[in-house]
Amino acid sequence: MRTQVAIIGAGPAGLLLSHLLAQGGVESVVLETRSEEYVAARIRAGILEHSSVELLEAAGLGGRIRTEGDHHRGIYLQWPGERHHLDFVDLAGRSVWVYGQTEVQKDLIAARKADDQEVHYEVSDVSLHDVTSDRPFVTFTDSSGATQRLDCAVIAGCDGSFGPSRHAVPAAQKFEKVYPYSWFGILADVAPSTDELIYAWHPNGFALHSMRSATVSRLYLQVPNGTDPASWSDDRIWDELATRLGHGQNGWKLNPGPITDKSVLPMRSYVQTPMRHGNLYLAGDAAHIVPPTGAKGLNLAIADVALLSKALIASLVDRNQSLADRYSDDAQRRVWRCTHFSWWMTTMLHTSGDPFDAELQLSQLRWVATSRAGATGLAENYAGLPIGY
Ligand code: RFL
Ligand code: PHB
Repeated sequence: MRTQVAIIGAGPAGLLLSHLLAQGGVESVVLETRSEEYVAARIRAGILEHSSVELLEAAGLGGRIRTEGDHHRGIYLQWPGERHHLDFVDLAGRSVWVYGQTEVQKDLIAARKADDQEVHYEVSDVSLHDVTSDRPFVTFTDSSGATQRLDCAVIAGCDGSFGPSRHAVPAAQKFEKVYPYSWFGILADVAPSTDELIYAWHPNGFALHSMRSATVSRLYLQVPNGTDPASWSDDRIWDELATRLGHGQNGWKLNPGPITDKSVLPMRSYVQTPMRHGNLYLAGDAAHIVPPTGAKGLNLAIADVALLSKALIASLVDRNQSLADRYSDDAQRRVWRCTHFSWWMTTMLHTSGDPFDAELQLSQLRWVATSRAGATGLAENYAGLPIGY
């Protein structure tokens, strides 16, 4: 088999890259270890930044975001006794959309199918070869058990944090921070109890009220690392969410409902640089991971791919290497901004048990929620900087 760009991974980064490349006249083949059904059903992120929505719309992928997504002007920040609304439109002239990653993934799968894109699902033994030569190739075992070789001009490593691509960059510099807590996430068949997301600091730990639609809520609790989701009954989950989210304060009520999914997500920050080695380019979680508190993971993957697709089209169609040569540096600028913002939101909102830390967090929350300067910094980062930042 031969193609111009071998894309490893059919998550949002890989499928969006193949879509944008096709629009620029570059062909690709996508390899994915999981099944199409598994990839389409994974429950992950829920918030799209302003620039992500603009990019998806410009790529012809915005139809369902407008009809089924939910436009949010901002978020609520709260701590015991106080809830403050931050209006991003007013503060930063930008907003966000609630539109689940599962829906983005379904839109991408449908668009690639409509284009007859070659995607090989359920492959195994994916290996990258000769990435610094001008004839790199990928070998893999296809779903029928046959060994295959895919020759290409460029390999795009979009295979997330557990894929092989990041390990094919020798001497990469790696930065990592592991947090001493995890998120316990639930999905529930109940109307959200709030019009916009609530990020809550509480002495028992952080809680977040998010949503997926008018009838589906998504909520999270800070829990110790290693927590077994089965060790929490549904009643205990709703009781703890009610406590941390302030049920009963100023007449606000949290409506419980049937829980349809429970999972525990460990939190870490990870950045690997450079994001290019010869003819191998990394994008999305393959190069960096952020804790979910800033809602940045999916948006950062989209922003990488916006830069990478332009760079590869310039290189493969116009024979102009300048964007490809700058790709890693350009992408890293935004990666570090989002890495800092995600770390900042995480450390401001998650409790450590240390009373000194708690007072600093509350002081910072009061400043962010009540000073226009403080609130604008949060709004600008949360609603997202322009793609070319
Ligand atoms: P993905 O989505 O992980 O896609 C990578 C794809 O590569 C495949 N793969 C391979 N394919 C071929 N060969 C191999 N050897 C391969 N190894 C792996 C995988 O099966 C997968 O299909 O990365 P991508 O495209 O870079 O997209 C990034 C986003 O998915 C990610 O940043 C966010 O979902 C992160 N994230 C969250 N972000 C948020 O902003 N808010 C959240 O609530 C949130 N929840 C989450 C998350 C990530 C999670 N993961 C990765 C554990 C919840 C979870 C559980
Ligand atoms: C979600 O809806 O899953 C979600 C929303 C905001 C976050 C993280 C996750 O910061």
